[in-house]
Amino acid sequence: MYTKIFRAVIIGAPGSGKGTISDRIVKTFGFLHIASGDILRQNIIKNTDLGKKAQQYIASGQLVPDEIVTKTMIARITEVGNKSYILDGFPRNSAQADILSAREQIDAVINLDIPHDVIIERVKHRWIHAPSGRVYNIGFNDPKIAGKDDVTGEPLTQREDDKPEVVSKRLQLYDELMGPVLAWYAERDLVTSFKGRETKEIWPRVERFLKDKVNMG
Ligand code: G5P
Ligand code: MG
Repeated sequence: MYTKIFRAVIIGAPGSGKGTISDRIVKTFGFLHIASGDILRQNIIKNTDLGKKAQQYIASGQLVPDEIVTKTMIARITEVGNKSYILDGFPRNSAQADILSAREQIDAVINLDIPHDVIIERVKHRWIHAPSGRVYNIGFNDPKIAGKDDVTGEPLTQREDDKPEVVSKRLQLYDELMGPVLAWYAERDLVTSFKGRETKEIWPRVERFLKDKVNMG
């Protein structure tokens, strides 16, 4: 679709819409979506060594240890090769950001700035098809048949880490760890923030921003 390789990172609190906006970026710009949480959840379903190691951390809202996640994500980025991508969920702290910056030139950081009260309400209604990472939300993007994935017809589940007590822990951890990462990217003039309460107001702005960026390259 576009000739220049474009490497973007999407940052935002749990439930801020990183996955939702990334899907639209995939459809509109043809970028690959590399989402650490989706990769980890797929490994949990398949009961791989990585999945077994990650499960407890995810269920309790803690970060999976850096060395495990970093190895997995760098392997995935290497596999992707010279293609435009959007990284979602990685980097998650300064140590991960250091490792990423040592090997990849990031072109833009999209920061989703959504109030916590909106997020807490949203994730109560989130249902997912874990094997594919497809995400639904009752009243926002409902599945065609209640409780079933649109593509496979398989049952939808709720994420264990979407329980209210785990969500508040994830939000707290996010503020604590991502402040320095955002500041690091901001010092390099890479951050563009999109503030709002709904994806329908945020997406047109992200789309405009990326169209301008990609065409400039
Ligand atoms: P994840 O999977 O990276 P989080 O916590 O960063 O998880 P999450 O929860 O996946 O982020 P999101 O992708 O930002 O949220 O949001 P989303 O799914 O698109 O939208 C949230 C819901 O709102 C959806 O149901 C969507 O349909 C709905 N929605 C969107 N827009 C609107 C709207 O306008 N209106 C309404 N009503 N609804 C809307 O990480 C999970 C765990 O994995 C581990 C950690 O344990 C982490 O907690 N992990 C890592 N650990 C270490 N290092 C890393 N790099 C790690 N990455 C993941
Ligand atoms: Mg997500």
